[in-house]
Amino acid sequence: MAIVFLQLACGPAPYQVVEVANRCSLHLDGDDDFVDLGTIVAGSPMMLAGSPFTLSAWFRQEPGGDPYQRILDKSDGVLGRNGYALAVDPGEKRIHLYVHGGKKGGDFISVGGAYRMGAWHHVAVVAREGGLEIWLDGRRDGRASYESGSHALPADIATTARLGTWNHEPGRELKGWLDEVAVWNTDLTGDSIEAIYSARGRGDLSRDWGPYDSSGALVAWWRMEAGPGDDSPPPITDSSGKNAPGRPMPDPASANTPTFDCQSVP
Ligand SMILES: [Ca+2]
Ligand SMILES: [Ca+2]
Repeated sequence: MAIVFLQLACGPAPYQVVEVANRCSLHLDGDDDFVDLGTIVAGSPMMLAGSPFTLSAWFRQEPGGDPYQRILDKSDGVLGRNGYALAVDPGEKRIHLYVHGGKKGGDFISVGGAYRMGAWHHVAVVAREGGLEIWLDGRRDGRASYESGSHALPADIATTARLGTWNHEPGRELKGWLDEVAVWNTDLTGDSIEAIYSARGRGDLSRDWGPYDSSGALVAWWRMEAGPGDDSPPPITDSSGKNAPGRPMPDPASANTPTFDCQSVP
C-alpha cells in the first residue's frame, strides 16, 4: 500500500495538459507604461455585466513604483467604479479585487505579504453569485476579506479598459512583468484554477483539458507573445479572438512603451 500511495503522491498529473508554447511576457517600467484596451461598450464580452467572472494573470513585480498597481482595470474611477479591477500593492504585497455594480461595490483584499517581489506568481480572482475569492499560486486565500464595501457583480456601464494602470489619471502603473492575462465570463472551479497555475502559463485556455472545462467562457486572453510583424509598437493580441488588439502606450516623458521580454516567462 505504501508504494501505491507514493506513486499517487509523486506521479504525473492524472490528466494531460493541452500545451501552448510560452516564449515571452510583457515588461512595463512603472513610469506611465500601459496597454490601452479601448472602450468596453454595451454587449462587449468584457463588460461582464451582472455576471460571475474570473480574472487570471501571471505577474512579476519589481520594487518601488506606485501603490495599488493595476494588472487589469475596466472602470471610470477609483475602486473599480462601474466595473472591476485587479491590483497588486507592492507596499503590503497584497492583492486587491475591486468589483462595482454601478451603485455599490467593494474592495476585496488578500492577506498582506501574499507574494514576493522579483518572482513570478499566479493570481486568479473569482466573482461568484454569492461572493469573491482570491487565489494565489493555486491556493485560495481563506482569509481574504473586504477592506471596504460589499459584494457586487459588474455594472453594465461603458468605460475604458487598460492593462497595467487604471483609467482616469496617472499613478497606478504596474512596475514589472505581466503574462497570460485571461478573463472568463463564468466563475471557474478551484480545480480549474489549480490546473491553470500548475501549467505555468503553458496551458491552452482556448481548449478544455483535465479539470479545466471553461474554454467556452474565455472572453479575453493576452499572451504577450512577440509576433512576427514589424509594427512599432506591436499590438497586444487577444488570443480569445473576442477583442481588438491592445495598444501599448508610450509615456509622455520618455516616449518608451511596454516591451516584450522573451527572457523572462513564468
Ligand atoms: Ca515608461
Ligand atoms: Ca506569454
